[in-house]
Amino acid sequence: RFSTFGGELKWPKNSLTYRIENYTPDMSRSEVDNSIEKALNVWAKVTPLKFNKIYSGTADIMISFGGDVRGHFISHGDYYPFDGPGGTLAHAFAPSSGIGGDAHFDEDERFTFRSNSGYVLFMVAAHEFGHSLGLSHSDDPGALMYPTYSYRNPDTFVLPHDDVKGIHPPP
Ligand code: TQI
Ligand code: CA
Ligand code: ZN
Ligand code: ZN
Repeated sequence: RFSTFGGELKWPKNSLTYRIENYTPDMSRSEVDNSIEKALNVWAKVTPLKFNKIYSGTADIMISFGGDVRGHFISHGDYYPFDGPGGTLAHAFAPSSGIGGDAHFDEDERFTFRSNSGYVLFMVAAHEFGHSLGLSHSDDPGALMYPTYSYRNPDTFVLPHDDVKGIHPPP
């Protein structure tokens, strides 16, 4: 069953901007652009939300890749340093101003466009954007917001029902 962070953690507007601040060397730029666009589309399809890409300034959803040296803090811009290869792949912040909505990817992981070695960036991004939109984890193993990575083909992925319900919680 899906869960949300609770409270008024939702965007007060339907038109959100996003910006890709930097790129991972694991993939080509167009593959990164495409993965991020597809991942946002998963959510745009089932909500009134629109995502507009911007190339400078501050977007609602700032997307970046960063690595951290173990034991150093605030290195990639927040108090949640990454942990080198393995462990955490990425994290995202629930809706709010400032860091809210932002999604950070651990550059020490290997991301891929559509192969099953490494993590499919589309899947990880779609999961993180779920957090960016205010969803927490689901205990339904079929859900996108289930906290275990599973390979899925980005071309045939459809958002599982549990996640669709999660983004439309009962009043
Ligand atoms: N990062 C965790 C995640 O996004 C961060 C996290 C842990 C978290 N507990 C949380 C975020 C509670 C919000 C609320 O879930 S992760 C997966 C998955 C991660 C995991 O690196 O472990 C994906 C990132 F689902 F595959 F396990 C992306 Cl897709
Ligand atoms: Ca890591
Ligand atoms: Zn971060
Ligand atoms: Zn998660």
